[in-house]
Amino acid sequence: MTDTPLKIGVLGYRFMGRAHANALARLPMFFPDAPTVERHTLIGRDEDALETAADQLGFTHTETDWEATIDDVDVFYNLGPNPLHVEPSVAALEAGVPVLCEKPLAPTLAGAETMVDAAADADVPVGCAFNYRFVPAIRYARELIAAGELGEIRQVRGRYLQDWLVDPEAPWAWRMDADLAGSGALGDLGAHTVDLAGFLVGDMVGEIERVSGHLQTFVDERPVYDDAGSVAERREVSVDDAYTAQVAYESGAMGSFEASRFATGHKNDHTIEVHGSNGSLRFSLERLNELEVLTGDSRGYETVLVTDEDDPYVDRWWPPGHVLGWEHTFVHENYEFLTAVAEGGEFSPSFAEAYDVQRVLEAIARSDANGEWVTPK
Ligand code: SOE
Repeated sequence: MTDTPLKIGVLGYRFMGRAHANALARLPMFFPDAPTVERHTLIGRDEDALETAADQLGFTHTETDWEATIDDVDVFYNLGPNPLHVEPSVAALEAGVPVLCEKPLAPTLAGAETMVDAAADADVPVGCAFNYRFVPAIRYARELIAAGELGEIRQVRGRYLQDWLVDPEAPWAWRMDADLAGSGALGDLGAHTVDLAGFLVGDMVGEIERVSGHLQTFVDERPVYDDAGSVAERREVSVDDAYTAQVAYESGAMGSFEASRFATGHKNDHTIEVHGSNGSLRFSLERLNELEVLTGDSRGYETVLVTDEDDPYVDRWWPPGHVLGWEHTFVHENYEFLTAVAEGGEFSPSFAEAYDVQRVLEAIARSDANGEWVTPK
């Protein structure tokens, strides 16, 4: 592993920019075997906001033109809004630069396919930032399932509930425009759940045979506010505020998935449940250090605190019981991705895996439009 720092270029400096910049800053202290990196160029449109963010997030350069950055960096993080996922990622890959792209891979299946093809041609490490795969309790759950502790997998149930759009006067944003975002709760939140279900039980239940989906928009237009806080105009909401879906797997197992941005009282409530012939397990992001497990003839769930030193990633942090948080998942994810880059290895989830998520999302939306069960393309 060379000791020349990997220069990281990051498109996007708001929520995900902060989450990944924080992760990069933690690596030297908690993952000293990680490649040395330089937070080199922060990319954004608003020069003033960008300069402030670069100072806060520890970047040495800023750039308002992502194309000008690609030749200056060793790794490209695409943390921009969904409509900016395809073009910059493909350009970086065509220049032979590894890419980590936030989820969902693209607003459309066609866009995702373009990214997968570019990744195959470039043959450099790529990744889609499904960060919940990097929760120690999720890794522990996957170990239990793979070891057969739950027996034959019969059902997987996932729901991702938030409440930030309950107020009809909450401002319009790109996430509410189908042409920009692709979809609403389905692609933003459902992508995580579909990916996590596949990560946990995919090897046990086989391919998805068919899906049935239902998408609903509760508030069909929202205000755009001017700098004075007055309503300048009202724009159409052309995406789902909530979705539900049913999945039939080749093995005969069943999946049921849902997400909502209208679930009053739920802030970032992502839960996964798996039921097998010999037991069940339950995970909740709001209690992310814990996994509820029921196997064999137990009369009820046991709550396991997944913070022992031999639990995935935990030994890098604190002694048992000193719990981790949401931001640690990004540190684990960045460690694995940058190690793959430094060693020329593979990272999971790859663009191909993220494309499989996109196939399911597209099928759910198509089923809703057709009013019938459909098979993912
Ligand atoms: C939506 O509010 C959101 O920020 C998602 O875009 C993220 O992927 C999720 O981790 C938290 O909620």
